[in-house]
Amino acid sequence: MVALQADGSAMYTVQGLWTQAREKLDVTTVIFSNRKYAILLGELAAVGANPGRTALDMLDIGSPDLDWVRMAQSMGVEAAKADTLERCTELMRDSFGRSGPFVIELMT
Ligand SMILES: Cc1ncc(C[n+]2csc(CCOP(=O)(O)OP(=O)(O)O)c2C)c(N)n1
Repeated sequence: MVALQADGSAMYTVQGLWTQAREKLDVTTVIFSNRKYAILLGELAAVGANPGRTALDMLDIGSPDLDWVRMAQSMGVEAAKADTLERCTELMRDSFGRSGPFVIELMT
C-alpha cells in the first residue's frame, strides 16, 4: 500500500507510524514536506485576505523544522529523505521490494 500524506496533517495522526511498525504493515508513506499549512494560505488568498506576519507565522510549520526521517525511525519505521522526484521514485521502488513499513520524506 502507498500512503500519500502532507506534513501538517501527518502531525495529527503521527502515531499511525508506530502502528505500522508494530503490525509490520507493508506501507510506503510519502510525506510531502513543504513545512507549511499551504491549503490554508490558499484559503486566505481565496477570500482576498491580506495576512500579516503573525497570521503567516501560524501557517508555517518550519520553525523548528520537523525531521520525518528521525520521527519515523523513532517509532521503528525505516525512512529516508528525497530531495528530488527521481530519488523519491528510487526509494519507492526499493520499498516495494522489502517487507514492513517505509517512510519517504519528500522535500517540496
Ligand atoms: C484534526 C484537524 N485539525 C485541524 C484541521 C484544519 N486543517 C485543515 S487543512 C490544514 C492544514 C493542512 O496542511 P498540510 O497537511 O501540511 O497540507 P498542505 O496544505 O501543506 O498540502 C489544517 C490545519 C483539520 N482538518 N483537522
